[in-house]
Amino acid sequence: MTQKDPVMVIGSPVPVIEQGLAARFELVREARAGIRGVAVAGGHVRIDAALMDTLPDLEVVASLGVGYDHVDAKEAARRGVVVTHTPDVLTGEVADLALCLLLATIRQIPQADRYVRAGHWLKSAMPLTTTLRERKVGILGLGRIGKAIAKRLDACDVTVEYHGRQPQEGVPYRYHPTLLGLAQECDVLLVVASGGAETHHLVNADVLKALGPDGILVNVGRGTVVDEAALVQALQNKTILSAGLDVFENEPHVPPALIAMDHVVLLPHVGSASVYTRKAMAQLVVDNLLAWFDGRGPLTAVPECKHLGAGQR
Ligand code: 8YV
Repeated sequence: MTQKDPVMVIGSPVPVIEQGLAARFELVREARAGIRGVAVAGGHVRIDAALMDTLPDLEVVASLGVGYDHVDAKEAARRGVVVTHTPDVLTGEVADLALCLLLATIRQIPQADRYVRAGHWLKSAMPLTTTLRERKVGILGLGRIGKAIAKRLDACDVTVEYHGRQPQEGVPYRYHPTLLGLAQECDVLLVVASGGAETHHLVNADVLKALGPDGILVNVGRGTVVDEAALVQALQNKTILSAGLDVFENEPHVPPALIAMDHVVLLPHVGSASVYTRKAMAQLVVDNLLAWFDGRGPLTAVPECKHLGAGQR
């Protein structure tokens, strides 16, 4: 019998990944020489230079999720290690959730549910809420997911504008060269930007102030993009009206100050968390590893590693 190639699996067990890899690979949990592939299934492990040092034969890191701020992709590329992620298969799911969270925050859907369950409706009608009508929505990060959100917002008849590293070609939305300029112009800021040093605390006290007292912040990107302490202050001081958050700076820890607020909507990072979409994402992790070991190169390499084809190590 030929020996199976060892692949290291990091993070929470994901059945589609484990079953998909088991036929072809020996699955291991400890780093050692001889391991050429790693599957990263969430969790909070950083794939950095120190970890890569323990895997001298590493060729490919296949990570679950479109965001890969837990992987030092530049360092991997420098070592000739390809990093793959799972774009596209989650775009619609995350965009649906973003629209849902925006509307839930503005129309106070969780609060309304709590109102019924507590029996308050028997005594009086729930107080009126704010509205999405006539709002201008600013999107921070008009990538694949940002565009899918914008498309959904088009159907809601609201104006969409955006900020990102550069203007996007062929989109009908106004570009703002600065985030502050976008926040000044809009009363909803929807954060879709990915994490990492480049976007760390982009949404700071000044940006929140610019959003104004009717302002709504929604974050489905990464918690690190928002200065969470400044956000708590802005909500407490009514510098902005409300927030809908699917991501946090130090997950799964949510600041008690946010938990104590009844007027914000807090979700446990569920943007892509349907059975259907997580299955597709997990399958793409498996397919990237199979493709790599079959010499077909990576299927969905991250931008930093796109130049590294099969066998270029
Ligand atoms: C992932 C996410 O599913 O894709 C991403 O970047 O944030 C999530 O949707 C999750 O991080 C996987 O662990």
